[in-house]
Amino acid sequence: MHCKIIGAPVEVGTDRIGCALGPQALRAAGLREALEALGHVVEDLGDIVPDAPVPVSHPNAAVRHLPAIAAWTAAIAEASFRAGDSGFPIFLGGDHSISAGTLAGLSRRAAERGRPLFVLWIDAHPDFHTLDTTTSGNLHGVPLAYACGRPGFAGYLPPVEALIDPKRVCTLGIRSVDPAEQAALADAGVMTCDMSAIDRHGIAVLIERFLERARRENGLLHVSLDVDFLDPAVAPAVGTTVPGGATFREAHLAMELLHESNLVTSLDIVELNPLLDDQGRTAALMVDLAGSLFGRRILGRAAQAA
Ligand code: 5AB
Ligand code: MN
Ligand code: MN
Ligand code: MN
Repeated sequence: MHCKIIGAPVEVGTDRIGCALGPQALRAAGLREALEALGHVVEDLGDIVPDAPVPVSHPNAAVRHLPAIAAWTAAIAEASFRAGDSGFPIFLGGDHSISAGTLAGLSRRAAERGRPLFVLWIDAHPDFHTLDTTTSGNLHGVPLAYACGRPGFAGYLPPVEALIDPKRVCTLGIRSVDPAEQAALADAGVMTCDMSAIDRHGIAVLIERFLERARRENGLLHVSLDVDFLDPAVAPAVGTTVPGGATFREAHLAMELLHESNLVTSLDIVELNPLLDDQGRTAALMVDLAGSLFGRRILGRAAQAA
């Protein structure tokens, strides 16, 4: 695999500082080295630079940093579209607002390649607010709604050239859903695997169900991995911790299954806040999870068939 590492040091989608240090922390934790050790070719394309802030304001007074997010979204969408032409882009956030850009760019690329784009949203939250429904005003809570074409983004964020079909989206690990999001997820037909479903059925069954759909339609699959999917006890370095998250092994198993599917074509690792980390252990865990997504196995690569 030819991996392309692309940093997107955005933190204005949240209400605290620190996420902009995420790309550097993941690099320092050895992301490149971990992928190279698995036999992949790794190219680090550096960090995306945003366009100038777009002079735009929204009637919902809660909305924060819209001009900066509009500028970042345009730059990230362009970089993602370009990176999506070959190899395996890995986007390092930054907060989850970066995925407004990665999804817009990757869906445009998928459309050009004549393939449907599937999205596995691995997160404690569905990030399915619109600019009108958000009450926190933090725009890391809207990227999935934006890319799926929920109303109210036109004129505020760059137009999405190829909208993602919400029926090709699965949210995995959710356990904090605002009322406006709940109704919209059901209406849109998003596949939702909350923590209760993971407890009842096991994470493997749920993931396989979604992968089967992507396989049937010969889809490309983008994985968007928010650190807060994990239980705060194993991944403390995130601003929006929610108790009752995935365990260390559930997360690794998810990555192992995704690797074996051969369907995944791009990845976001988002919301790491190194200022909240405990001696770098969350950054190290995220690098380890990337390793599992790229083929590392407990007994090494060759033993996996047994
Ligand atoms: B994250 C919340 N729904 O809108 C909001 O971490 C949380 O990218 C958003 O998933 C969390 O502020 C965004 C309460
Ligand atoms: Mn998120
Ligand atoms: Mn989240
Ligand atoms: Mn968060």
